[in-house]
Amino acid sequence: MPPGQAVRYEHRPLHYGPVPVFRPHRWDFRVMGATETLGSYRWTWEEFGTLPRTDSVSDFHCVMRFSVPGVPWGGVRALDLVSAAPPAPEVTHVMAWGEYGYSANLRLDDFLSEQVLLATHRDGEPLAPEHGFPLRLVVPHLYGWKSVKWLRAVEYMTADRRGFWEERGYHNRADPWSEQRFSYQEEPGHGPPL
Ligand SMILES: Nc1nc2c(c(=O)[nH]1)N[C@H]1C(S)=C(S)[C@@H](COP(=O)(O)O)O[C@H]1N2
Ligand SMILES: [Mo]
Repeated sequence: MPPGQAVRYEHRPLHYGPVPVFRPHRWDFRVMGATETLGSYRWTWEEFGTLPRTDSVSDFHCVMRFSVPGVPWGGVRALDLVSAAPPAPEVTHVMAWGEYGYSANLRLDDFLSEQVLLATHRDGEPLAPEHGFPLRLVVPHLYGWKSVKWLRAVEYMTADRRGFWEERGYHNRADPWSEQRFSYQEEPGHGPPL
């Protein structure tokens, strides 16, 4: 376990705002921004189902100081998505976009980590609505707010830009192993504010 985390076996949902309703005929998933071709990519729900699938077990760390061990996810690896929709060579970061404008920024190398999934399943079952049905990002090596639920798009970026919580006082990178919880920790030599 990373420092300052307690194990929680029950996976209680946690998010800001309401749980969106899935409308399969209106739903799509997009890759946009600085793609190699400069065009954007769009998958319907049916088309998304044709992407290569991977199962992956990982621990989940929430900044609220609990961790859920050994969560079995199923879905599409970010690596396989990026092969289907190649970024321009200048891309350094991505923004993951959820319903209602929720967002989280990631370094491209964090996004392309082997365990990162665009998950449709958990425990062999489709995701529960409150856990992100039909699609969520899972970035197990960073704090949970980077794992955008109700994922609708990935934007390729040639410079960094902060996402929803990163603009509201949370850390830009969010590595739980070095307890990157709050944005003030990004300032060199800064301790917690008094
Ligand atoms: N769209 C969206 N995704 C989100 C959030 C949110 O508020 N909205 N909260 C994040 C936070 S803080 C955590 S810890 C995880 C929780 O995932 P879970 O509810 O499946 O445990 O979802 C993340 N993804
Ligand atoms: Mo969280």
